[in-house]
Amino acid sequence: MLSSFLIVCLLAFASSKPCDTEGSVNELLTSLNKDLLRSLERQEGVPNPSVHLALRLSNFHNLAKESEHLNKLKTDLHNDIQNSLSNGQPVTGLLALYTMALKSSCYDLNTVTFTVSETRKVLLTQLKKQMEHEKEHIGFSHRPLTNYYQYSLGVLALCASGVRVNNHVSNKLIKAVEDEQFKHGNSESIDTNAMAGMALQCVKDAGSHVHNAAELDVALSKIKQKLLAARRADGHIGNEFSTGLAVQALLAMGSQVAECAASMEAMRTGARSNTYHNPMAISQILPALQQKSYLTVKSKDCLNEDNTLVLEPIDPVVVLPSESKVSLMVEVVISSGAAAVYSVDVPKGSSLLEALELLKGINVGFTFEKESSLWGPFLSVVNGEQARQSDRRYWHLSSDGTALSQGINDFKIKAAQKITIKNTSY
Ligand code: B12
Repeated sequence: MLSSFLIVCLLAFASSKPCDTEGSVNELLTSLNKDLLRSLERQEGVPNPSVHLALRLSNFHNLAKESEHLNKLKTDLHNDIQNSLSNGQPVTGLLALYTMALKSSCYDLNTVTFTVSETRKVLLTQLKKQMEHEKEHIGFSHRPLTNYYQYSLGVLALCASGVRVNNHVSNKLIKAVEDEQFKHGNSESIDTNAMAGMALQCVKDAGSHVHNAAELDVALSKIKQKLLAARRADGHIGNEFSTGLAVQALLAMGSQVAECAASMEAMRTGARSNTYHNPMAISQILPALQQKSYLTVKSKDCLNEDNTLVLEPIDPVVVLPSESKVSLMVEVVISSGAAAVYSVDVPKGSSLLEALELLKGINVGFTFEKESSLWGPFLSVVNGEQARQSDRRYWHLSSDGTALSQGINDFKIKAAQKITIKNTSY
């Protein structure tokens, strides 16, 4: 027994990986799970349905806290979606995540309704209607109202809830795969490929897409190819934040766990070095690390669940601002192409958001506004100019020429650098 353990360790050492015993992996999963549970208490804005989904798909539970969160979703998130629907704002992704969150708690979806233009519709009918709007929008502008990530979430949520997805709706997704339409800004979106893969696999498994069975298979293998081709030397697929969804998709599409071992190891290494502190990021990797995908909600029965997860009180950690300062240059490039450069010294380790607040406070003409989202604050207005998603524009962030892989709240300034904030079309 001991000798086989040593051999495993020696092999792990030889491949320069830490010796991941079952115990240490479980410890890590439990700790990520607890991080997610703790995030429920600090949650600002609407309760996060993606976090709920991950908690419910986990092998470990704190059923009381999950049920408390379910109630919050049914009131606060529900009201938020109702308001957006009443104002005619597209909410496909949120509606889809809400559906999957409720389904993962085995909640009766037929009892959930929304009222729009004085007509009351059940949740799934409302989602179907949103998908029709999205599909029509693709018809005349070749793009969904929201984006293909949310379009895929919509297909997945309907399908995983046992609703037959309209062939025209799934065909548009198949066509988008064929035409390589999945972009994040100007580069390929691995996250969107992954979500589309799970959605189309669900449609395939449901057996309803008989007319275009061959096209569906071609799309699925194209997605699989893209995901495998996006594997980096360190095991991540795309970047650290798309790997969770990519592994979920590969597993859903029939890959063996062993084929994803390097990517899982990469995520565990990332988790140990605190890459995944944003609850949204944890919510996308935790199912993958437990060899599950969002497709698993389809068969969730909520019977005989574990209830062992206990949150020990933790002493609040007071982080004192660093004594040492680093100098930051902030370049703003507005839509006309005109650029302005500002300088500010910030405590080392500040978030970009804190740095921008400091810069705003010294009254040199720099201003900004942010909007909240499931990932945290999204930079929406700079120097009075809004980069409107309705015009397919956003403020792109880069540091010394390299695109940031995190937003203003998560990106930390550790050394002197130039941040460029550019009004960009996508
Ligand atoms: C589509 C998308 C975009 C679109 C959103 C507009 C649109 N309508 O299509 C655009 C191209 C504008 C975009 C921009 C950015 N994005 Co983006 N985006 C996504 C994607 C693929 C789907 C988001 C979505 O629709 N979710 C579904 C709905 C229901 O959730 P939601 O929270 O309401 O969605 C909104 C927010 O997520 C917001 N949003 C999009 N990206 C980001 C990034 C951050 C940091 C924040 C706070 C918000 C935000 O836009 C969504 C639509 O309104 C995700 C992939 C993923 N795994 O989640 C990446 C993702 C969230 N984006 C990411 C990044 C890094 C960015 C940028 C920082 C890139 C950059 N260098 O500039 C910028 C944001 C800069 C800013 N101004 O604050 C990372 C975030 C990782 C992290 N740890 O924070 C992700 C996970 C992709 C990845 N794997 O790297 N993004």
